Amino acid sequence: MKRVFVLGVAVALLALAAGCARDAGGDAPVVGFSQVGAESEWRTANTRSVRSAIEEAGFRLRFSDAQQKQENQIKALRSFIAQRVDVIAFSPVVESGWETVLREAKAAGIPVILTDRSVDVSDESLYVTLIGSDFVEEGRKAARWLLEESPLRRGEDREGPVRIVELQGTVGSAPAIDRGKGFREVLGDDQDYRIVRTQSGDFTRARGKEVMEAFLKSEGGDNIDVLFAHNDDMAIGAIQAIEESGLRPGEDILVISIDAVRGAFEAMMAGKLNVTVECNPLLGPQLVDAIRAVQEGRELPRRIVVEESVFTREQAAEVFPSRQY
Ligand code: GYE
Repeated sequence: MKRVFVLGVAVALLALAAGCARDAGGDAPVVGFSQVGAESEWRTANTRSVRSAIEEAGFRLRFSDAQQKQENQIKALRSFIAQRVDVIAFSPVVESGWETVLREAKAAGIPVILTDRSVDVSDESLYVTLIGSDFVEEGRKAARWLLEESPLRRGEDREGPVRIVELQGTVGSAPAIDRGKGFREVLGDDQDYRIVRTQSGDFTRARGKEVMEAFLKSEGGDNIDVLFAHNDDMAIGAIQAIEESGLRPGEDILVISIDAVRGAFEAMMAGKLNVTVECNPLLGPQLVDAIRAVQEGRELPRRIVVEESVFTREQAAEVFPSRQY
C-alpha cells in the first residue's frame, strides 16, 4: 500500500516537472497561431518547427488549422482576440481580405506577426513584421535555371519555342502570385519560351496530378517541354501523371519546382525531377525571437527574409542526408 502511494507521488511530481519545463507558468505569453493547413510537406515541416520552437521557449500555444480556408482563419483570429492572447501569429492563406479582422486585433491591443505569407493591406501598422521567404526571387531562380542551366537553356539548337506548363499554388496566395511573377519576369518577352497552360493545383499532390493529367490530354498536350510547379508536392503528383501517360519526367518533360523538401530530393535522385528551388519552412526560431522582441517592446524590421538556395539532380544524393525537412 505504502509503496503504491510513494510511486503515485513520484509520478505526480514527475508530471509536474515535465509540465513546468514545457510551460513557464502563468506569466508565459500566450501565442495564438493560425496555420494555413496541412496541404504539403513544406507545411507539415513548418508546423513542426513553430510548435517545437514555441514549446521550447516556454510560451503557451493556441494552435488552429484552417484547412486552407480563409473563413476558418478569420474565425480563429477572432477567437484569439476573444481569449485576449498576448500575440497572434499567422500564415495568411490568401493575400486579400484581412483589413477588418486585423483592425479588430489592433483595437484589442494584440500585436500580429505574419509568418511565411504576406497580406495586402493599406494600413501597414496592422502587423508588426513578416517573417518569410522572397517568393518573387524563388520564381526568378526557377526561370534562371531553365534559361541558363537546363538542357533547354538559351542558345541550344531547337525547332520552335520551349513550351512550358505551369502548376500554380493556391489562387490569391502570396507564393502563387509572386512565384508566377518572378518566373515571368525572367522569361521576359523572349518568344523562345512560352507558358502555354497555367492552372492552380492548390499546392497539393492530388490536385497537381489531376491538373497535369488535364494538361497532357489538352490540345498540344503531347508537346510539353517543361513543367514549372509552384511547389514540390504538385510536382510529385504531376510526375505520376507524366509517367502514367507513358512519358519520362525529367527527360521528356523537364520538371522544375520549389520548396526542396525531402520528397523532392527523392524524386531528383530517381531522375524524375530536375531542380528544386529552396524555400525554408523552419521559421519557428525566428518567430520566437520576434515574439520576445514584441514582448520586450523592441523594434523589429518590417520584413525578416530567409536565406535560400537551389538544388539540382546532380547534387541531390550528396545533399539529401543533411536535409532537415
Ligand atoms: O511553398 C507550399 C505550401 O507558403 C511558402 O505553401 C508556402 C507554400 C509552400 O503549401 O508547399
